[in-house]
Amino acid sequence: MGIIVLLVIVLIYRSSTIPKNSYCNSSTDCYNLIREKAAERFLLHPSPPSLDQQREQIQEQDNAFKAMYEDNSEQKQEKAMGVDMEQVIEKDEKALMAEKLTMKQKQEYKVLTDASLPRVKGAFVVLARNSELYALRSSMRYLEDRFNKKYNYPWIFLNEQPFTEEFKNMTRMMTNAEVHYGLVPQEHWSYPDWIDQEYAAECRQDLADRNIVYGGSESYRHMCRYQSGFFMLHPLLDNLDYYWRVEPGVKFSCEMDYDPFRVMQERDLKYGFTIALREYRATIPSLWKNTIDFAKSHPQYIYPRTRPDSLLGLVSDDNGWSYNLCHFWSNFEIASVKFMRSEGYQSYFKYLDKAGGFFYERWGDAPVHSIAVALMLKRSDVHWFYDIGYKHDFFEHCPTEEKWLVNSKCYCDPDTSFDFNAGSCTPLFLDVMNRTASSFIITRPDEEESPFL
Ligand SMILES: Nc1nc2c(ncn2[C@@H]2O[C@H](COP(=O)(O)OP(=O)(O)O)[C@@H](O)[C@H]2O)c(=O)[nH]1
Ligand SMILES: [Mg+2]
Repeated sequence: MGIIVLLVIVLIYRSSTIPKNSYCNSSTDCYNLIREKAAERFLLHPSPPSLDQQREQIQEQDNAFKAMYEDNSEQKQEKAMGVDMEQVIEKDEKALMAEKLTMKQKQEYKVLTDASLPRVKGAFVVLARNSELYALRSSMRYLEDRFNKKYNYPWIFLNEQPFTEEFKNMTRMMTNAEVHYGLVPQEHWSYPDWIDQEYAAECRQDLADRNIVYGGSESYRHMCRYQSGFFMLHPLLDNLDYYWRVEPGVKFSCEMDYDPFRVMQERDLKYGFTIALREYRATIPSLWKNTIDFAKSHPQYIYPRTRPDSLLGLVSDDNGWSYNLCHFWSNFEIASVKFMRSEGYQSYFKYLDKAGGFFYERWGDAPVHSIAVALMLKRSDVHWFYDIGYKHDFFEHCPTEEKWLVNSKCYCDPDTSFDFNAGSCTPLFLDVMNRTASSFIITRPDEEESPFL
């Protein structure tokens, strides 16, 4: 009798612990089933877009890529990815004028502009060569004048070659803040043993023959791999919460009255950018396939794409079947060190590194960072630093508030802002975020001399 009662209890217990509608009868089975279910959630649709749809998408994306290098003024009036930035901004400006700052916004702005508060754990991080000294001094001058002279955030310089004394002296004298010079460990700037170096050389030659920018460069590949997965591990970043990536030769055209590092901290942000654009397709042929394989085999790191605040739409126009080439331009980024060091991000990087595409193709760190952000983070983690005027090479983000030009806050020409270019991914970003451009403005007018009124 006792045995029968025990058997019934065991049976009832077992049936209550086995999930409904599942067929696992061991813990390993159950674990695998849960993984499969999670993976299914990532790719919701059973079939990929039709061939026609795929062709159309590719055509649209390639047109947008080409448009980036065409005359900007002609593109300006066109709708980029279905969103007319001019209308968005015009509408936003009206809304802003009517807006009365809430008490909460005023309080936040006070905190964001208070240079006497203990500094956030942030620093500028620059990977640079000795030969880039003068271009770097220019970037530093801009940032110091426009922002850092009030805050004195430290500068961290990294290089796979030792920095020369000249480099150190000439950069040190550009700032009153602390400066640190770090050497990139050799294992972070060399071939891992699973890479076939002969094949890598053939691949470089192939891309060079096809005139793909940096296609033949070996050092560029080490650089992209380093910026993708290693710089955040450097011990000089150990005590940092946020890094602000800076490159030699970039320009900052607007006075920054608030502290972007504090914005990151106060709003608990993980990633901030200024420009979003299209990647050169030929440099990343297998990046998306590897990404999907990673997402399927590591669903625990992926933010469920079915949630309304998923960012998957930033990088895929078809629910994950293909990559739309959009990425944040990582030469400017303010991001969380914790996120970049997280198990999820680092596993993604390692997975990609094993696949070899940093060497056999020419994967850039910008799409790698951006895809990780889109797959692992959610809307409220990401910020467009709309009011930071920024230029790298030919592309510039310039805020369009006329008053900011009149009162000399900015000197850039708003009409040439890359946001209006049909190749810009910022309109798509606004769409995915379900937000307007002006909702990203942080700079607030003084009550007395409001430039907006
Ligand atoms: N130390 C070092 N830094 C590099 C090397 N190649 C590029 N960089 C840095 O990596 C960043 C990106 O390189 P850049 O040439 O600007 O590439 P692009 O922005 O993609 O055109 C910049 O901060 C460069 O200074 C290299 O071989 N050694
Ligand atoms: Mg650059």
